[in-house]
Amino acid sequence: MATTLRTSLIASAAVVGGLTLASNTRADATLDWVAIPASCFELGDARGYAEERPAREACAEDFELTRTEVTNEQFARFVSDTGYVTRAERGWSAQEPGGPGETIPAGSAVFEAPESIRPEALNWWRFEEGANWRKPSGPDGPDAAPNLPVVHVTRADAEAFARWAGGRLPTETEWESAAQSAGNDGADANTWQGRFPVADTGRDGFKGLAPVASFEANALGLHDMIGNVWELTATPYTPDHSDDARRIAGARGFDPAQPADPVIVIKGGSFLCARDFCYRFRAAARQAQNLYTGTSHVGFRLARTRATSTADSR
Ligand SMILES: [Ca+2]
Ligand SMILES: [Ca+2]
Repeated sequence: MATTLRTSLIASAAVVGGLTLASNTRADATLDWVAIPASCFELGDARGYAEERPAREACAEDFELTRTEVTNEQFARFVSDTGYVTRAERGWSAQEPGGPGETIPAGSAVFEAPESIRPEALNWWRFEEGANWRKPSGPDGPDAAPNLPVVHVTRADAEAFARWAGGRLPTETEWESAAQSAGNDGADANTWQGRFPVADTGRDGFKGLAPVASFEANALGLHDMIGNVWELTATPYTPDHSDDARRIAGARGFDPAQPADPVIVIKGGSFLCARDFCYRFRAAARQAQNLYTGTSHVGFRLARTRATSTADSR
């Protein structure tokens, strides 16, 4: 079993190598940065889900965000340049320091629409051995398309990309400042239409992931802040925005649904968010993502601190 899995991963690696890669291409040449002005704003939503409350004033310094979610093509350049192997391609051994303390085979969580809405059928995530950024649906599925957002990445994977590319993950405050100030309400975003989780009508033009920038940019020029893939942040997850929750969560983060795992905030909702089930394609929406595994609906974009005033004046 393990040998078969390993063989299939090697085979898929060769295929992904065919994504028109230039091994020495610097990330800076492919990442498009958008200036985000400093702002003070209301973080959270007093009328939103419990985890979005209480709304509170927050401020972000000026910084920059990538115009789009990081794509498979951009991630492939990083991998080609560095030889990096993502966590989903490696899995975890039970003894590995910093890990979950149990064996997790190479693979990742993949969404699969159930055939009915009977309660016993309502489990739409499955762990797929061999699923990873190169083969998002699993070893028997199609290769990763260059212009789709990269998925099945952990925070550590995203941070490795960021170190190579000269950026970092945004904080939740930075991310939300960019989404709130641009007035994002999810009206023009890749989400789910129809009855979740059995039938996505794709009325917005896409069932599943959309190529980045398929939808109009927001007022700041950022695409897909809302919808398409949830986006990793650098911020530990807290069950809500209260001081108590922050204190309890600490640097490890805390999610009552997965209390043993370190967790971070993800933002913006995804192609799986539907009004009748998970109305989280909004700027204030947030969920927890553990640090051990990725999924087929979580990706990321990069932030970086603004260049110096000397650079600004050029
Ligand atoms: Ca859609
Ligand atoms: Ca997004």
